[in-house]
Amino acid sequence: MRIDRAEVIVTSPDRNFVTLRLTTDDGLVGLGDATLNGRELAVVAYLQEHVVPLLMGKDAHRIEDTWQFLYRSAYWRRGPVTMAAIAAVDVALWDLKAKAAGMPLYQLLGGASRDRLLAYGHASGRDLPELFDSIRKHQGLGYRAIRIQTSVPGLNAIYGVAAQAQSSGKRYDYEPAQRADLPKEEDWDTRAYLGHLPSVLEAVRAEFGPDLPLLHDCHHRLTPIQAAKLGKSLEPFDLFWLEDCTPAENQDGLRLVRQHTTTPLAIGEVFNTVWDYQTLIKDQLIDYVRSAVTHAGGISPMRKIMDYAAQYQIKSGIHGPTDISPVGMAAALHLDLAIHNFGIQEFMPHGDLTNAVFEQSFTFTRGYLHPGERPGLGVDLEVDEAGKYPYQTAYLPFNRLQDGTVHDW
Ligand code: KDG
Ligand code: MG
Repeated sequence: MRIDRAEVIVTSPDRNFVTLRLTTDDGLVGLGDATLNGRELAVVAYLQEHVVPLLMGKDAHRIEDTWQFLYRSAYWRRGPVTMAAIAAVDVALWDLKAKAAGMPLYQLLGGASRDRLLAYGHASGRDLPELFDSIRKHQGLGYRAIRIQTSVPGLNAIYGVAAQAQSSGKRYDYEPAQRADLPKEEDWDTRAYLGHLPSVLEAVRAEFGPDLPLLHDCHHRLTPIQAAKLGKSLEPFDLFWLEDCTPAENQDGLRLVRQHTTTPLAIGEVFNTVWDYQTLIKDQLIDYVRSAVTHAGGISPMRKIMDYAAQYQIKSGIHGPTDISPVGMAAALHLDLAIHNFGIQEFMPHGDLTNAVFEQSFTFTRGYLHPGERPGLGVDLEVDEAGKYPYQTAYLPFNRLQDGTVHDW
């Protein structure tokens, strides 16, 4: 089974996606997600110029060897562009191997460790009535665990909070992504946020009771001592996790947070190798690993990260917003089903246009995901449909403080 063709397909149905499509000499097709939100074309160039030529004629069964070759031969290791490109190759090769075996991919990873995968969805609101509506709407869709994001009085717009009432029927503002020539500027005030958030979670607990698992994403906006204070103040509301409470590059920052709070901590959506977790896992400074298969080099290294984490009872919480394509989501689901230390899976459904480009076998039923039983990943790329939606420039937003200082968004 040798690689005969490698195509990099860019499509923008509801937002931009980059997909690597490998075809073997015996006619099998394997897919890998290489989408890096806001920097998509850098990965396209990395793949097209530097990876595709190296894949021609290679034995598609040699997944680990190909991964090590791409990682080590480049010399310039790690980084989101490199690791998204390598991830796409790794996932496409797993897809091919599983198709060649005639099995769903999770079977090759050791088989199912559970029957279904608990998912969490994103509720948000500009005030409590809107937030409660959004939570009810998610419960109506079947979600059994819900991320809570809220506006803060005095701030105009906050990333992660829908810009319209979800009862309006409009989709949450991750999709369509912010297509524009320049990133949108938003504002931020940490003191206002820290003062407001606990009252929102208190109100949600009072309305929805003690049993609903609640999550919250801080988006790297706090200093370690601010994050420690927040974790402590949220303890009465029993969060499932507090995510990215402080910028993840400073691993010792998490030590400080940990010393002050028993609120469980999740981190890692911007990580791309096991090295980013070395201290965090060994010193048990986190509870959940948040990397995406798409951004952490693929299924092979994610498996290694999760096996390392398992020694310390740290679980998975694989990143799954809509900037992970259905191919990347399917890869996550196969891994989730196979590993013992699965925690929860983030799941934001894609829009209809995206789902028409990527035909999928995975299911979401009564709050649980399953990758399906089709051989491989269980996702097909409809190439003609993809061709209808050319790339569009899109950026993530950014924050400035009141005095004009750029801040983490
Ligand atoms: O591209 C950025 C998004 O993937 C990210 O902002 C989503 O924080 C996110 C999450 O937890 O899903
Ligand atoms: Mg996040």
